[in-house]
Amino acid sequence: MAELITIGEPLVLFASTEEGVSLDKATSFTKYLAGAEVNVAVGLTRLNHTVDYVSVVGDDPFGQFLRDAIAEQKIDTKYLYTSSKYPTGCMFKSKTSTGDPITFYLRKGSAAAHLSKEIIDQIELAGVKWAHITGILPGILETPDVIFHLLERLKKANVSISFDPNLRPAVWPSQEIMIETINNLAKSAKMIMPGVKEGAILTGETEPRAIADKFFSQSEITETVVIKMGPEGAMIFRRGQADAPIISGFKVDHVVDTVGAGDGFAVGLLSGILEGKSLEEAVSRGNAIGAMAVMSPGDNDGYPDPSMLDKFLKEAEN
Ligand code: KDG
Repeated sequence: MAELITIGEPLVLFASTEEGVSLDKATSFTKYLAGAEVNVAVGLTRLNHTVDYVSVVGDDPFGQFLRDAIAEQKIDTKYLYTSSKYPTGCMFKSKTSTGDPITFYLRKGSAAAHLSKEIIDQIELAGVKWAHITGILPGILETPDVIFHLLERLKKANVSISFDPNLRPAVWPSQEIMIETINNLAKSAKMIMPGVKEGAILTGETEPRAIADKFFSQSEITETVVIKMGPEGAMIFRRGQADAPIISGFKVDHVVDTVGAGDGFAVGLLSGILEGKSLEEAVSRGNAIGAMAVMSPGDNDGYPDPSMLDKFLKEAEN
């Protein structure tokens, strides 16, 4: 039995190796395992936590690549299904050390988009403490009900939900549907971790306090809202508490690629919680892993094992 489950679409990421070259002109790419939820599974596993990852890949070379890459990370593949009908999703990313890269997906109607209720019903939930859900999966699902079916099962099994909105307008039919669906999902979460801009889009508020209060007012289940503010760190809001500590970010010497930093943050936060750390310590660890993530080219290759994390934290103290 795993401590945490997560479910989403793993993607084959083709990351351009040519700095400043647009995707249409780029000719050289490196292939990586990516996808928000699998990134979290990779990071938590690297920190010695047990994670069940649920998804579907295509019966094609890219599906095989993902299956091998996931197994190589020592993540159990018992809930990684193969579809003989639909292809594996892919993503392309330009290379830039200033700001965010350009991303492009070939994922519509992918194997993971066909995740079914039957697959959800296979998941063994007894003893699982947390489920990490993001706002990407509901955007890509051919049958969005599937995610609400999962939420019902999680509720019945008393599994706490951490929710990262991960807004990806490109996978939604409209901004309105994205906002409505993601707010509906957030209502089931014990902990919500939006970026400050995502929180503003979802709630219509701009100040972190007002964003957090809007999430609290949507559902009694939500106990904590952690608002990510990039290099500045993150703010912790607890239901019913006026005090909202700001947890500072870490200095980054050289930004290689920003994608994967938010999932790295989730890894730090969730691993801290699973290890019984205070929320302040867990968020600080989230900031640290987010900073480590931006210093490497793939989504999750910068995530640390325990000794790398210790080293990073000690060096940051000096
Ligand atoms: O958070 C990182 C993800 O954005 C990346 O791995 C791809 O899952 C992905 C997505 O849908 O954007």
